[in-house]
Amino acid sequence: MVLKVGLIGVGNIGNVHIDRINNRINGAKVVAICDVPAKEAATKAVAKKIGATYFADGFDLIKSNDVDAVVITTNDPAHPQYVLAAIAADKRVFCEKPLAVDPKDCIKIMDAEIAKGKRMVQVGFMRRFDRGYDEIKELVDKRAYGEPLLLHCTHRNPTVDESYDTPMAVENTAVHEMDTLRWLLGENFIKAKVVMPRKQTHNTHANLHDPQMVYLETESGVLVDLEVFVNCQWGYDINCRVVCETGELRLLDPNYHAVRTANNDEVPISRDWSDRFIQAYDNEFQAWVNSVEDGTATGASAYDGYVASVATHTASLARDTQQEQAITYEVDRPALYKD
Ligand code: ISE
Repeated sequence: MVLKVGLIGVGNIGNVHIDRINNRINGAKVVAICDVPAKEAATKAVAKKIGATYFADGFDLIKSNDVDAVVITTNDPAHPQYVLAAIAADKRVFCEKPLAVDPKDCIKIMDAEIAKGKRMVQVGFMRRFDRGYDEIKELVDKRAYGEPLLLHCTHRNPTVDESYDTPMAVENTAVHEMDTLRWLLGENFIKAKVVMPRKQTHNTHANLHDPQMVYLETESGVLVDLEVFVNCQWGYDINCRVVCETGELRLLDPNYHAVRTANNDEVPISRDWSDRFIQAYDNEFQAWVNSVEDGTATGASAYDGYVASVATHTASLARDTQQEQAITYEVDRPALYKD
């Protein structure tokens, strides 16, 4: 059986996921798409190309009898309304990260799922499906090199456009680490601090302070430093080093060749998120489709989305106040989300 997917938000990542669902993974097809009125012509052109139905309204798409499950790839603030509509329509939903910028919206989503008595939401934290992070997690879980003590991470994008502003460095970019590192270490963050360096890159624009430094502390006292630098120019440069008692675990960029010429040895760096995490995204979507088919749930849950949202929300406060803030969680893990 082929899962009939309706996708809302045909922008950059929306188009990448349409191609992924239709051509890179098995068991699903995008049958309906929708975007805002300003993008009607472009969305209709994509619909025609892939043989999908065009919807002017996301809520109509969700309700359509032709749609079995929903993928949300809109801008961040629009996520919660469509997730809630999909749950109300009793349809499984994959929502790109963040689940919601405001933790209160995540609580509403959890309440809606709990009322249905089943997990219906998967959040697009694709790094959980990346082989490098996965291997590091296995070593950390086994305590192969003793206790993890410190993590040194970078999240660098080559450039971002003018619509990307200062809060997005935490809410849209660092949110990946907020989820992946919590999953990797198996514990929540309890403190956040964000330092806005006095010296900035000339390659930024008026509404964006770039780079920024994010500092996090977990329940057991593991410390994380994360550089978010989204106009670094040289590539999509994701690094993670986990310093343990007797060894350092290092994430590698999955580029499988190097070029050695006169006095030179060049190792490529990924271009952007779509190539750096291509396999992780494929794994993530295949796992989602399989889980919808067999009635199970996988990947990051609405509760994981909530915890990440609380962490980013608090880190944003830490940035605005330029003071360390305690991260506190209003909701304990509800029974539905216990493994
Ligand atoms: C973007 O939304 C992503 O999800 C990318 O993975 C991240 O690197 C980028 O900074 C975000 O803006």
